[in-house]
Formats: sequence, structure tokens, C-alpha cells
Amino acid sequence: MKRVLAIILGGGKGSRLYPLTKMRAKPAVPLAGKYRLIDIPISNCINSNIHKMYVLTQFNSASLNRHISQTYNLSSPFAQGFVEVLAAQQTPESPSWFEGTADAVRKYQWIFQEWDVDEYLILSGDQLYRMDYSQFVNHHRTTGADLTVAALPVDSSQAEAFGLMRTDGEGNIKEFREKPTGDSLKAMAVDTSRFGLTAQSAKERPYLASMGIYVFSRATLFDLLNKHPNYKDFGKEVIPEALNRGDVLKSYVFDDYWEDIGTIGAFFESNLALTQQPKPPFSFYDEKFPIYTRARYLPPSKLVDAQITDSIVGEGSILKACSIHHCVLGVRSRIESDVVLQDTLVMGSDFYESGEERIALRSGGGIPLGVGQGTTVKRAILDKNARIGENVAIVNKDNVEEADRPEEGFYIRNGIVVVVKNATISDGTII
Ligand code: ADQ
Repeated sequence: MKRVLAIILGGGKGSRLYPLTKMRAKPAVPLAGKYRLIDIPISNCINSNIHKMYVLTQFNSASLNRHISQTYNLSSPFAQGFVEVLAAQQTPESPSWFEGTADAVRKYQWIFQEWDVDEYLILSGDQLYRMDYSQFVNHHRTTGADLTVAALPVDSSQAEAFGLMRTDGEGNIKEFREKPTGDSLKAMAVDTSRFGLTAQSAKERPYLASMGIYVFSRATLFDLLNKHPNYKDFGKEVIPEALNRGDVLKSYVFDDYWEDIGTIGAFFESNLALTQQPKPPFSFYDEKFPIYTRARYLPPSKLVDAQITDSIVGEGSILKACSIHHCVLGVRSRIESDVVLQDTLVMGSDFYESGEERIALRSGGGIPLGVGQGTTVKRAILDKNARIGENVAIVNKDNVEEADRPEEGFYIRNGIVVVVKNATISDGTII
């Protein structure tokens, strides 16, 4: 795997995770109480012995750089490993942002070409799954492919959201269509029992969806990008053209948990699904294939008189006499008495406030970090360092699907109230 370079696509201009991306680059969005989105592909790479990684983002954020530089030191003298962030920048030759996935890779190809590697592994930064990429790359090598696309068997209701491939029984891609609908979707059905699914599963999931994860042989990648300087996107343009011109395209079927968590709705549900009993769809409890993140020296959490069911609580939290059901609480969460939290994602805080600071804040008319006494929150995301006052109700009382209230510190996406990072919600507010 020393001859593989990973390129992680960290998000376009209009991030579907807004407002979580209001003050940070998408790869830095917190996940599962203590991780960040970028930890998933980076951990998968490390566990697959791939140690050279670039992360492409639309803009650099302090939290992303801090997280990566403090977490991933892969530069032992013989491994030559690194994780580096490359942000879109204006240069005289390229005066624009990244205009799509292929465009992002093209704009930094001069850096990628400097490495003497055979394959480029292109990954997305907003997916939750565990994959041994070395098996994926070996499949690419042994089948003699120019380009291999990771493929997930899906049913017809899911299929519309993806690039789909029609393959023969050996996994050779014969046709690739980006998000087809109607009859052109139906025409993409394949016999997925050829790829290890039982007859019943194959009937239910007859489509092979692109996971947006690719292995490109070196020459193929740069040749395609440079012969077609106007192609902006892998799924829409580059892959269909590779097929068209006769390159060898293979699928690599992956039939395990995999979730695109690039929208507020999917992100919210995937986080809460981690609390599922007895077996969550994705588990962070896997010592053979761990997910890494920044080591923080936080004390264990203190539960004073809390009633907690089906929830995850991050380190360094203090929970008073509150009631918490089906929630994920991030590091340094602070929940006061008589608080009810349900189906809620609390990202926690970047710092502590001492008891004295909290009293001083209150007496000056301010609101301390965390969730104040007597507050109820249901189906919401409270981003980092939120200050929620006393006797607040965040319950989406008018059942709104979408709303933008930046001046009041929140947005509503897919019916989920998202309180933005560092926001203050005054005592008695009802949302
Ligand atoms: P989409 O998810 O719709 O489909 P896209 O929005 O291009 O594709 O995002 C792919 C990944 O690249 C995401 O992680 C995104 O954040 C990142 N990205 C997008 N634009 C970027 C840019 N300009 N700079 C840096 N990163 C950027 C794709 C494929 C489908 C496939 C699905 C699987 O096109 O064929 O089925 O992924 O989720």
C-alpha cells in the first residue's frame, strides 16, 4: 500500500451540512460525541496501511488544521506518512474555487503527480463506514483495471440518489449513469447474486450504487483530467468518458454498513442510530479496526442524578438531575437540573467554564455554556459551545421543515432545529 496516495474530497461550496459548516470546513464537523467526519476516511486509510493522504477542502478552517495536526503524526522516518489539507486557492492560472470533484483533483494534480505512486484512492469526507481499502486496491490490481468503483447493492428507493453501474457477472462496468430516474433507472438493474448476495437480498437490492470511492491507475487519472479540462465531476463526466473511450472499469462490491452523511437529516439519523440497542448499525467498539481521533486529556463524566437511556455521553461532561433519552452528548457537555433531552445531538464544548465564571456570567445577565435548568429539547442539534438558557423549549413547535433564523441563532433543516456554534438562546425562548 506504500504505492497508493489517498485524496479525500472534503466538500464543495454549497455544503448540504450547513449550518454545521457555517464556522468550520466540512471535514471538521463533529461526529458521535468525540470524533470529526474526517476521522472516518483517515482511520480507514491507517487501518489499511495507506499513510499518504491529502484532504481537499473549499476553505481552511482553524478547527480542521488543529485537529489534523494534533492527531495524525504519521511521519516516522521509514513510513513517510502524512495527512495534509489542501484548500481551494486563487492562483494566476486558476482563479476559482473547486468547481466539482474532478476539478478539485485537477487543480492540485501537480502535487499529486510529485509522488511516485501507482494508484490514487479517491474518497469522500462525509461517509460513515469501515472498509479495508487494501482489499479494494488489490482487487483493482489483480483484475487489471484502469479504474475501480466501490459499489453498494441498494434497492430501487435508494437507487435514485446515486451514480449507478450496470455490470456483467464478472464485475466489468458496462454502463454508468449518474442519478438516473424512471425507465433509465430500471435499465440499470443487475443480478447482484453474482456478487455474493443471497437470492432474496439480490431480489431486494438489484442496483449497484457508486459509493463515490474510486481507485484510479496513475496514467488513467491524469490522462482523463487533462484531455477533458472542462469535465468538473467524476460521476457525471469523467467515469462515463472513461467507459466511452474503452478503459477497463471494474466494480468492487461492498456489502456492509455504509451511509452518506452529507445532509443534516442523514447526519442526525446516523448519529442517533449509534445508540440503537442491542446492536447499532455502526460500532466504534472495534479494537481491530479502530476509529482514531484527537487524544484529549479529559476527566470521566460526572452524572449527579441523571436518568439516561439509549444514549452516548462524551468525556468531561457534567449532568445534573436531568432526563436524557436517545441522545448523543459530545465532550464537555453540561446539562443542568430539570432538563429533558430527547432525540437530540449535543456537540458539547471546546472549553470549560468554572463554577465562578458561570455565576459571574449569570449575574451579569449572560448565559453559561450548556443547557440551562428546566429546558426541554427534542429532535435538535445543539452545535459546539451553545449557551441555552433556562426554561427554554426547542421542540419545533410549529412543525417547520426549513427555516433560517441566523439572528436568533438557529436554522431548521429537515424538521430538525440546528442551534449554531457559539449561539446563545435566551431564557424562556420557545422554538
Ligand atoms: P454526490 O454525493 O452527489 O454523488 P458530490 O456532491 O460531488 O456528489 O460529492 C462527492 C464528495 O465530494 C462529497 O464528499 C463532497 O463533499 C465532495 N465534494 C464535492 N464537491 C467538492 C469540491 N468542489 N471540492 C472538494 N470536495 C468536493 C457522488 C457521486 C455518485 C455517488 C455518490 C455516493 O457522483 O456517483 O453515487 O457520490 O455518495
